[in-house]
Amino acid sequence: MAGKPLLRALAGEALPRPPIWLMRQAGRYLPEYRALRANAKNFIAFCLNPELATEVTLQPVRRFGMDGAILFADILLVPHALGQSVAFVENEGPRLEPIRDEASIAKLSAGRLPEALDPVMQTIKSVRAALPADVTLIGFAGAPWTVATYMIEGRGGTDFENVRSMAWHEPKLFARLIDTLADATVTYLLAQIETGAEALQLFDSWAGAVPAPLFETAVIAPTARIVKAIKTKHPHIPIIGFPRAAGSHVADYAARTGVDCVGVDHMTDLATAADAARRCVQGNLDPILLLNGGLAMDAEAKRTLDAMRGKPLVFNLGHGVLQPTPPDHVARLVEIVKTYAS
Ligand code: 1CP
Repeated sequence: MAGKPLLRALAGEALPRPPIWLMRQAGRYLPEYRALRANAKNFIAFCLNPELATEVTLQPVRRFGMDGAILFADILLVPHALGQSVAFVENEGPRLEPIRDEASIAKLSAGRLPEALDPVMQTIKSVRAALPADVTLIGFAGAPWTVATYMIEGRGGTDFENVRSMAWHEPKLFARLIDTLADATVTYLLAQIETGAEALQLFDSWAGAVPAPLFETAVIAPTARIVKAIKTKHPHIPIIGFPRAAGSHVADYAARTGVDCVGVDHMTDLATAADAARRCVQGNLDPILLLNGGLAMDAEAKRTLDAMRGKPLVFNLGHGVLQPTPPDHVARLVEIVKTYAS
């Protein structure tokens, strides 16, 4: 079968040399990223500047020869586009005006979303025009639960008390927010496909914080709804779902959401997850091994390649690249994946 290696793996092909890209491959660990970041007045302005965002998307592809380019943007652009106040505080992380009641949900408006996120579409167009022929452009969005955690808590780094309280005690309010996010996500992802994204990832980074009895309503149902809406219009665009730390829910998630590929964290055995998911998997090297490099990283990357031989795999980390990671370690990892299996 001809075609880009990442798209072939996502279609279920077990390639002798699996494709590789890394979550957070564009970011502060790269000196060329930090140099450009200094040109923008804040992180949202940086994401919404097509010229800078294009360059940052291309940096890891040029430096390391990745098989995938992930659009440079952020999952919190959606709440921003819906009208919630979102700021990224230097060295602290995101701060949002928390949504805890009916009135603040009612204020969210999907009407301005296409215009507010149009700069992202400009980035997609210019990245597509500049990418090497064998590299796949991956669009993305946060999954509703994960985006809702930031919208309700108002920040990251919490124990999710407010979002879990709303999910348990105010199910109608919670459902209204999740539905608003699912609809906005469909609009946003369809626009990404229509301007040039060739594959999509739904980041459910905090899926592991969902109480088990609520996993269906908070994660599976909204993800399934998004996947169905996208597949109805674009059946051939592959979708990667990343329900991080979802543990025992992985098989159910794969079967019932209809994603083409399941992203697997480093707490989960990859080959076991592949058997449970019965489709392509993506993952799952511990980002700490990439940070530290050396023989332990080499050995674990090779063990993963051996364990996954004959199964469709997209090589990735179990979560994003950590900020102090030396770029040389990333180059070494790409070299192993590109040479060991062939
Ligand atoms: O000023 C800076 O440089 C800020 C650092 C940064 C970067 C480089 C943030 C702030 N976001 C990003 C880019 C980003 N975010 C990408 C770009 C493409 C790539 O992967 O290279 C992507 C896909 C994201 C997605 C994202 N944002 C997620 C899901 C993935 C994950 O890491 O779990 C999440 C949870 C966010 C929220 C976010 N954005 C930034 C911060 C500091 C946070 C909070 C993280 C937390 O709560 O711990």
